[in-house]
Amino acid sequence: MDPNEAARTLEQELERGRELIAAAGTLEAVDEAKIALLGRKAPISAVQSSIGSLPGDARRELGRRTNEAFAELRSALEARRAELEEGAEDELLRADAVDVTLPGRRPRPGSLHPLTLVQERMVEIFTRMGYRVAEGPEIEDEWHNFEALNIPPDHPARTMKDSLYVDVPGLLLRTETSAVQIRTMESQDPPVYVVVPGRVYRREAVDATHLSVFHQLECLAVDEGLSLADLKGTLEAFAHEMFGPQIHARITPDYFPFVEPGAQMAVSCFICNGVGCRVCGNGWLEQGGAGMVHPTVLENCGYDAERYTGFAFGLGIERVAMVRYGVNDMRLLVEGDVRFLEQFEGVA
Ligand code: 2NL
Repeated sequence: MDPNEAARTLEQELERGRELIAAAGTLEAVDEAKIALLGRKAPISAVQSSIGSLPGDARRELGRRTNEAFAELRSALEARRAELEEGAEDELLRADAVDVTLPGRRPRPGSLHPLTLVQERMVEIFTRMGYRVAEGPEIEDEWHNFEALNIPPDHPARTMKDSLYVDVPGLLLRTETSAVQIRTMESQDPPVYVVVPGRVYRREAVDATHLSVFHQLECLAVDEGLSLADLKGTLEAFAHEMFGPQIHARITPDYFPFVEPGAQMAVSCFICNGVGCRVCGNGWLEQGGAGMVHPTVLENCGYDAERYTGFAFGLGIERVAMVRYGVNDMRLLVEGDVRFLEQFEGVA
């Protein structure tokens, strides 16, 4: 290649290079331009190869101009690459941008089950009166579940009809939490003031007011000089705390083998205030049984029934929850339907 043609080629390549580089809109286009302008098959490479065959001055002159052309093209390519990379980064930042002014997504925390809410409230009411909380096994022996409670072997509650027995002879699912009070009296001297919340089991046909697995809170007080008045006062105080000062407790005679006298406990209806309505019928809602602890039960636990008297009652936690929250079907409390349960979010 003669020097004049080589010089012209350099000029043309610089011109073509400036256009190619300016038009390169992507990093790939910059790579392609680099190969076209500086690659082995690029015109400038042919110019470079021809330098060696030129005489002295002409060789130096073409060498210098070729180097300058290379340098200019390289730095233009690099500048364009840097420009595009920065743009790509800006684009990424834009795509990744977070609008911090958008409202947050509200988390939906779970909530306590209504039975848990009621049980905790009941326990709180009694512990504030001075009671301790006791718990015990759900599989019991017949002594603690029946005999110690003055329920004789031929009592109907002991048959397969009313109780759920396990495969081990002499053991059954507890039918009331009283067994825990028996264990408490066996292990300590009076005075005793305990409440026992817990799950109990009965062979029962399930309907709107009965479950075969349900919850009780039983209360036991044994001390010198306790009377039916203490029982009534305790129930009345509980009803006021649980349902409000307008609600009253009522006890009416009933029979349970472990108490004498025995009573049924009801609270005045929260809808009609004891007048009588569709929900309650006669103005009262049954909440459980109560009574003065039978002297035989005290003696069975080694207590001196001449010196000590006691009162006891058992409240159905499901029944208390139905009154407190106006639930008309007990089965709602065990079905786990979230449409029911989520209504207790934030409820105390
Ligand atoms: C019911 C009946 C009641 C008791 C539970 C009791 C416990 C001991 C001694 C005497 Cl250790 N009594 N508990 C007394 C009367 C009734 O509950 O079916 N409630 C839901």
